[in-house]
Amino acid sequence: MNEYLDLSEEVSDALSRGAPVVALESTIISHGMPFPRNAETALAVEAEVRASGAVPATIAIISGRLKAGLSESQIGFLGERGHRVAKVSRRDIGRIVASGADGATTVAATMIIAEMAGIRVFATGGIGGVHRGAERTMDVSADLDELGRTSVAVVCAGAKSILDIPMTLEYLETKGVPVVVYRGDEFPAFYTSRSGLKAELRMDSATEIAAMLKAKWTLGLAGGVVIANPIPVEYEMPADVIGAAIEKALVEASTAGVRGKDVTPFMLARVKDLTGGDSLESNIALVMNNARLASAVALEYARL
Ligand code: PSU
Ligand code: MN
Repeated sequence: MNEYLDLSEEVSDALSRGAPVVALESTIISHGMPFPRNAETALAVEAEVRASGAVPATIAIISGRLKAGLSESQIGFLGERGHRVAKVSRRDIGRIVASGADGATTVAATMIIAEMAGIRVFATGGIGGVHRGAERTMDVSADLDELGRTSVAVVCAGAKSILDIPMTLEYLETKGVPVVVYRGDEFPAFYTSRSGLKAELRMDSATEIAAMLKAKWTLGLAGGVVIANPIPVEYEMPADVIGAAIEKALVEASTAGVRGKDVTPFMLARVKDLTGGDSLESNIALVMNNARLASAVALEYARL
């Protein structure tokens, strides 16, 4: 075990028994949702994973220690601190650890720590991707390169249309990342179950997904897998409402000169406000849905 990494008792016990564990990220808590819904959701997602028969491992950096498995008060702390906690991706981990600081981990950083801990399945809301206008800005999330190199399966609700979804899928293909759509024929667009882009690979059961993960990694093919789980139709946003909010927020971001790691948190917060909070309800529902599928995949993977 890495000398900088601490596992909670529950996570350490589950891993030593070969029991199913699901990793959860923490940037979604600090930068993805407003307080107090962020912390409430994080705890509800953990409860959903437990109810599905797996053990949740929420990942973050606390006082310079990498953590897999947080206490309720640590989750509450990240929620309450919000944007005052550092958003930590691959490049930030070393400095946050060396300075003994706190950090909320993105999909990329959570994958790194999950792999270190021996956790293979991870549930979140949305992954980062290629941003719209990337041909000018070169704004491509570090999550995509991480998926190309770190062996963790990420269950998400697709990519939201603050991103360029076709370019994001092209990038994942270049990096050799399988993209599975669960029980759907189109890659989902986070707030909506459809994006208009055909699924290259559809799978209808957790057993089928787990078998693919096992084969890929046993063959020595390192790298992640995207498991795109469409938002249940009853929680979808009307496509025109979410589309208009995203267009408006993109203009605001560009006018305000928002750049770098601030772009995604800015867009998420503005889209929530512009939809009168409706997008937050969709967001919470899809994360819960992803926690259930990730647990089912972790259970099947543990059987193999
Ligand atoms: N998408 C969401 N909610 C989030 C994020 C993305 O719907 O909270 C967060 C995740 O932590 C993701 C990160 O890894 O944003 C990507 O940030 P960037 O685009 O700066 O790479
Ligand atoms: Mn970026």
